[in-house]
Amino acid sequence: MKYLLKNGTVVSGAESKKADILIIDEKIADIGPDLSDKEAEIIDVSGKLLFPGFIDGHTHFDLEVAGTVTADDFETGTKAALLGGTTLVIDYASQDKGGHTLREGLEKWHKKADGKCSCDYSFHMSVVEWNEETEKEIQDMIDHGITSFKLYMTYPAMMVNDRDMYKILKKLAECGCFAGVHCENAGVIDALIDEAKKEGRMGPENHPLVRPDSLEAEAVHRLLVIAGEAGAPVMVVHLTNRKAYEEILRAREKGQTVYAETCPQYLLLDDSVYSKPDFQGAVYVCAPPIRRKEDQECLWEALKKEEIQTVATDQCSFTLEQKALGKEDFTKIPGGLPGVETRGTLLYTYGVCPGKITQEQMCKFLSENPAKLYGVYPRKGALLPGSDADIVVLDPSKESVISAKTHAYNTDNNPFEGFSLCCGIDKVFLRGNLAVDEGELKKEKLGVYIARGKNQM
Ligand code: DUC
Ligand code: ZN
Repeated sequence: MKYLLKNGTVVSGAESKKADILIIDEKIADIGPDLSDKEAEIIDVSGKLLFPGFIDGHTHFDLEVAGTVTADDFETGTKAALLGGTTLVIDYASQDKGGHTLREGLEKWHKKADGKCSCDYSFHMSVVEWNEETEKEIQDMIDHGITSFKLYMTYPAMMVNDRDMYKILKKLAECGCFAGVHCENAGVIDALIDEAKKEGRMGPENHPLVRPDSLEAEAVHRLLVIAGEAGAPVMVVHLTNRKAYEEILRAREKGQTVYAETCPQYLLLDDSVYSKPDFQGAVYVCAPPIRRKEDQECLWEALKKEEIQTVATDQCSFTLEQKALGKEDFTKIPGGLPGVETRGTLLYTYGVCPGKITQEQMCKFLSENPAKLYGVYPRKGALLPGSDADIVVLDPSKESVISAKTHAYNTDNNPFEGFSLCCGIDKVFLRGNLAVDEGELKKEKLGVYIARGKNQM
């Protein structure tokens, strides 16, 4: 199949320019002014912005959390992702504790995802236990195209101690890989939960109080000291606040390689959401929690200065019924929010339109940088001859309002309910297939597993 996209504005991390794009089968065949091809179906995209397909480096589909399973699995979740312009998700596969292997975790995640995805997919691997066997398996993972890993400093079922964190980071660095790390101080959070329970404070408004910014910053600091000793590059995932951000800057000043990721919920929501009446605060329970307005401003500034490399979602959705598992005890509320469907349109509306970031920077945060960090550039993350024809056609004049009544997630709530959007995703090409047209899903389950190479940042 051939398509010729005429008269669009092609956005890269470096510039925006008027150009035509010729797609032949799965690839971009040519890009430039005044292209012609008699056999191609011509699509006029004048007035539209053309981005490389967005990459979401942080999703949790079909994940068990707090005695339940996320409302969105790979089938519903990747449909929502594609409608939002995301053509590649990198989900967190995980080893289980108790003598289980990385290979078992990988097989489990392939079972969850294979044949179900409407956008391309890949996996990071969460390492939750470290021994000689696990160490040997790192190379197997790399051979399977898994070049990024995840470590947790919180959650008993997942967390690793400092000794193992040092060993894992060192091994990953030797292999040219890195880990994204969930940074929160587990012990003090537990103590604060004990205090809240003793005082009978059981509602969702207590969630941010038991997971304060300082306990994220402490964990970031500790991680970066350990990574410094191990000589390892690392990524701080879902960065939420100024104190933690300043730890990253300090480590970078010492010469360490530290990448940072944030998410739309930390850029656009503030902690007043936890005090909404009628248990509505539960919708926003996620870890780390949503912070103060001042922290949002800090994160936007950091994006402007490109001190944060990527905006992912931490997609992890639950219905209101599932959130109600914590009706009597906020610590039992399954943590997580959906986000894959609106990451691009929110970043454009609340970042590019008011001039907080440029559209070229948006391209870096959503496409180019994750493609480089996760080793798929320029196959993904670029609109260049030879790249996969993963193309987002963004209409900067289409307005809408986010609502759980119309969204694609398998949930009855949306943390961005009522947010106006000044743009829409008009079309999405997935490896040359016109999979979304006029905002509607036209082709499903075309996603393939993407084996990745090593970090190119
Ligand atoms: N935080 C959440 O809120 N949910 C899933 C995983 C995570 O880190
Ligand atoms: Zn996560």
